[in-house]
Amino acid sequence: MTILVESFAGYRQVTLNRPERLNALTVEMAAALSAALDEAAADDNCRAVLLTGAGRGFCAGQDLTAIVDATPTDLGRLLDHYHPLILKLRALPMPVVCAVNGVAAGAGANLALACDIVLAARSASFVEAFARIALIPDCGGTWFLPRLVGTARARALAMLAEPLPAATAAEWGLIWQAVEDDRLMAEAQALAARLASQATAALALMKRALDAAATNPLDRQLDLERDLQAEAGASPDHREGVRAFLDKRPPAFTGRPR
Ligand code: T3D
Repeated sequence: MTILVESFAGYRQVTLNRPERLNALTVEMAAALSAALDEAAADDNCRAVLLTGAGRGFCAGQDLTAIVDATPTDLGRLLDHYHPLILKLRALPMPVVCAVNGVAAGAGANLALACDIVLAARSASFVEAFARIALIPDCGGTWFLPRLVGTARARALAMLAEPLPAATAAEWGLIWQAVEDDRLMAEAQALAARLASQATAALALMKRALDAAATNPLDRQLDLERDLQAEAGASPDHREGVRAFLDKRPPAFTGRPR
């Protein structure tokens, strides 16, 4: 099984599972990951996803043994398998936590950056490895990098393809936090469980607003915030949040939009 899925209270943990190749991606693996995300989205009891990798790496990007004799057309078609996955992660109507347990290289680095909150083990690193094999960052790399760390750092990361240690990635704003290796999974699971108890529908609207902000001018973004806020405000969780505040008790959110 190239992907392992485990269900916990409120969330699913999805593990990339080709440890002997540092979880390098194949088309089959992308399909399995895509199906796992669809199943999470269809499950009313699943309110967050935690993505991680088995073994000592998170994901080494495209499995290079599979493209050694590929034509340019084959390479383009490969991305037809991977790029919808990036969009699916961004649009998933619940938060996606990524626990980067080891090296995240090439498409593997950008797969992590597509997630909502990225934690990384202190020993992990991010390598935009594409330049080493005369490719450009794909799977959203050219979109995520400048937005997360600014163009100067984005260009150097892409062109030099040097490993960026997790602590520097956190310092630069590429990821949320670097944590001690032996704490990574406990912290990531606690985060996924915490998010799963929050107002899921509002978090899903938040994802939409934040992604749209990358390209919207302020006036259009304000219009979008107004429209999405109307949706959020119509949810039972909004009413519950306000009531809980006034009652001085923790809210009991359902996660549902209505
Ligand atoms: O254009 C398109 O459509 C194609 C899509 C492209 C998207 C991409 O992701 S392109 C970028 C592809 N990825 C890379 O170029 C990274 C290649 N890997 C590495 O540079 C290094 O392995 C790492 C920096 C990630 C880690 O280095 P290290 O020293 O910790 O591990 P290692 O010894 O290199 O790797 C361990 C094993 O995994 C090794 O196998 P072995 O010798 O034990 O049998 C290695 O060959 C294998 N492995 C690592 N990465 C890949 C891989 N096998 C296949 N494909 C890989 N990407």
